[in-house]
Amino acid sequence: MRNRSLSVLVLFVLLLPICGFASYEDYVHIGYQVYKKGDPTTGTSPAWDSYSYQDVLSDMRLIRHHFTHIRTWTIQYSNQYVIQAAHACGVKVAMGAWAFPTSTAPDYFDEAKSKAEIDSIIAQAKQYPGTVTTIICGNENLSDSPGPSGIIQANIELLMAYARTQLDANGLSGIKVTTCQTSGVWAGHGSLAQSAAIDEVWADIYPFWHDNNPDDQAMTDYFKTEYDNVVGIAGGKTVVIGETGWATAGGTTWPGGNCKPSEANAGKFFKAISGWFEDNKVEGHIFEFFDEPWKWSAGMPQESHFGIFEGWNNNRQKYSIPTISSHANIPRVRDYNGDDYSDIAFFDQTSGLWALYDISRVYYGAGEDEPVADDYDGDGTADVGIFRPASGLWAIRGLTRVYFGASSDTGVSGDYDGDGTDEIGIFRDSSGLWAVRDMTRIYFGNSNDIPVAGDSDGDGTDDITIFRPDTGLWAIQGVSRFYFGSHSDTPLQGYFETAGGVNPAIFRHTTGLWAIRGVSRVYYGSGSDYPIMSNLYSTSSAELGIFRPSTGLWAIRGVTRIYYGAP
Ligand SMILES: [Ca+2]
Ligand SMILES: [Ca+2]
Ligand SMILES: [Ca+2]
Ligand SMILES: [Ca+2]
Repeated sequence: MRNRSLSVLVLFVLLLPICGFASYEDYVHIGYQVYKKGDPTTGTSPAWDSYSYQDVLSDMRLIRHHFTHIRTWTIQYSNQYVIQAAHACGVKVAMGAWAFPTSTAPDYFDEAKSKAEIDSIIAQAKQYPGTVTTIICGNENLSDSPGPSGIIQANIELLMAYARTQLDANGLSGIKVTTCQTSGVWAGHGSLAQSAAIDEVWADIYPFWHDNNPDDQAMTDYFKTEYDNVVGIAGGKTVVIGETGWATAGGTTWPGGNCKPSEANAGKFFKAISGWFEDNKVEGHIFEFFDEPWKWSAGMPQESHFGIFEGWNNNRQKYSIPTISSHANIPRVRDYNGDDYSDIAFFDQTSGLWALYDISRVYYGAGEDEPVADDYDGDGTADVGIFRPASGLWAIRGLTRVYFGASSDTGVSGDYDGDGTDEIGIFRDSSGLWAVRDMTRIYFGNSNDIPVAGDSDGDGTDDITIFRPDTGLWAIQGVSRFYFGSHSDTPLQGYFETAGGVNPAIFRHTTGLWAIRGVSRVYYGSGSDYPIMSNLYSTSSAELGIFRPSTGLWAIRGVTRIYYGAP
């Protein structure tokens, strides 16, 4: 009879969809502002310059799990910490240099203050090499006639030429220079796109403000038309999307028309536009990582709700986005020393480190390998091992190396015959194939289903199970079908001293809700936390908890809180 703590199989599925595909990281980038505190329904918020380096660093440690590149709008008002924090976290930065207007005729332009921004960026680019990719001279501020609220084209060109000269003089010729304007403004300023100092053309495009749906053909057509217009005037220079995004709240009207804000719509837009960026090989910046409460206004209350995360609300994540593998410590809680209690452990994809708390540290696998530690020889201890989706390699330390499965398969190990030894197995979501090595091949489930194996009927064999996020369907082969959970949930299973086998459970990333079917509902953890089911304290009833990779926090409800595995 298998030890129960070993049969709690938990798949961290949010990681899986993008593993093996570099294009997400290459093309889907993010806008970052540190101004995340305050009340987004009133605009009450702390001063821009009241944030610390530690504030920015803590944000960057979260950002790096989802994006490799960020952009900003200025290097002042707490943004002076961004390059250092990004450097510490291996994140690349396109740094905004604000172009400052004044109230003084004739051209209402504060040349000295604007150039000082460029100087500060260049000084930091030298101090933290390899971090700054681009200097963005001015954002959505081009004005056709001199005035106190905009900058005329000649002065934007002056700033870009200054940035180019100073970069070259400082040995930083690889850093690009641009200005970022709306697609509509670019349409009337082809000569700016073709000026000598501009390396790329950065354009802002927002289907959101034009009453589009988040993921239909009309939205894509709108986006593509605007993009093509900018490409048309760019004279062969690369066009980068400087901003696009979707608000999650604030009502359906604004002075220019209608819009459709909601968390579900923003999630759909993120998915649709990310796919468009990848398919068309266009670099684009989603606006933005955190809500900015200060941007609230009575006329446009949507402006304070563009974040993927509510920084003002314990970094609550509003909808699911991919986690990138290059900075991921992935938890894999199993019994590694054979005492029947599970052990805190993670796999660091960057270094290949397996860190088994209070037991050992070993290096095995790396890169986009998925940790698949389980008891593959039946001796009662979990064996360190990886599944490499790109090639189908299963490498179990000290035991075996075998090819089983193919690119985009999900590794699903388990004891499918109940002999006390875990089997190698894969789920292929394109066809619903479950293949268990030397045992069975069956079709169960289809694309978008998440595989979850566990002994649901308590007969000692793990049962093939899928969770269908679209509908909340759980289907357990030969056992049962029921509905439990919904689209942003991660499925888990664990024993809870109820009759029979494991209880299905879900963790809801939008709210931190844990729902354990037939047992309880509780709020624990939030946002991008990994949900953990463990038997650290009791071998008969599972504990629930979270692992927070951004800080290395392990919080197991009622059992422990420790830091292990900070980046
Ligand atoms: Ca143990
Ligand atoms: Ca073993
Ligand atoms: Ca077995
Ligand atoms: Ca069973």
